[in-house]
Amino acid sequence: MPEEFARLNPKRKVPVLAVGDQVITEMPAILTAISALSPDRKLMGKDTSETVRAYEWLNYLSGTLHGQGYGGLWRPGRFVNNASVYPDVKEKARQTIKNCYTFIDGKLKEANTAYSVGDSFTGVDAFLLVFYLWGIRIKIDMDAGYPSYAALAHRLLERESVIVARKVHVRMT
Ligand SMILES: N[C@@H](CCC(=O)N[C@@H](CS)C(=O)NCC(=O)O)C(=O)O
Repeated sequence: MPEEFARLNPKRKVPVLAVGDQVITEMPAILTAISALSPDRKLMGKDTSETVRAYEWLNYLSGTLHGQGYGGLWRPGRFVNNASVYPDVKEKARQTIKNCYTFIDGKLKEANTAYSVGDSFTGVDAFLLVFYLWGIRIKIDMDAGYPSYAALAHRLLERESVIVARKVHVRMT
């Protein structure tokens, strides 16, 4: 990672968002900042109750699925120094990822709403879509295993903004 980037984010992680003179890191904070740029869109929920649920989702996705699951699978060195046990760490991480997908699918099925937080699109849906696509990338059959999650993802994939974003996306790994 270039030193120029490390000066921007000393944590040496993406994503990073620059708004004016502010440099913002961490997904829940970045999505909050994006939402504030366009308040009418209510991208962090339409009321306090939905906003609370949005943060509940984002912290789970960020801390457990991303940090423990994908962190362990793609960066086992974050968890152990001894490279000979990387396979164990990766296997456990893959199980964590699948447990998270089962939990997400169950939560979406139980809620039975159009989106993850109520009846309108939020930043949580965007983050959920990333992990659906990552699941496919690591060869999990997302559509067969997690039908409610897959149904949401397929609706999201048809959104104009998602189509445009995927065209400009540069893969980091
Ligand atoms: N807690 C951070 C996690 C960010 C993160 O782990 N980013 C990964 C990419 S998916 C990264 O930059 N990894 C680079 C590395 O580990 O060298 C967030 O929510 O934004």
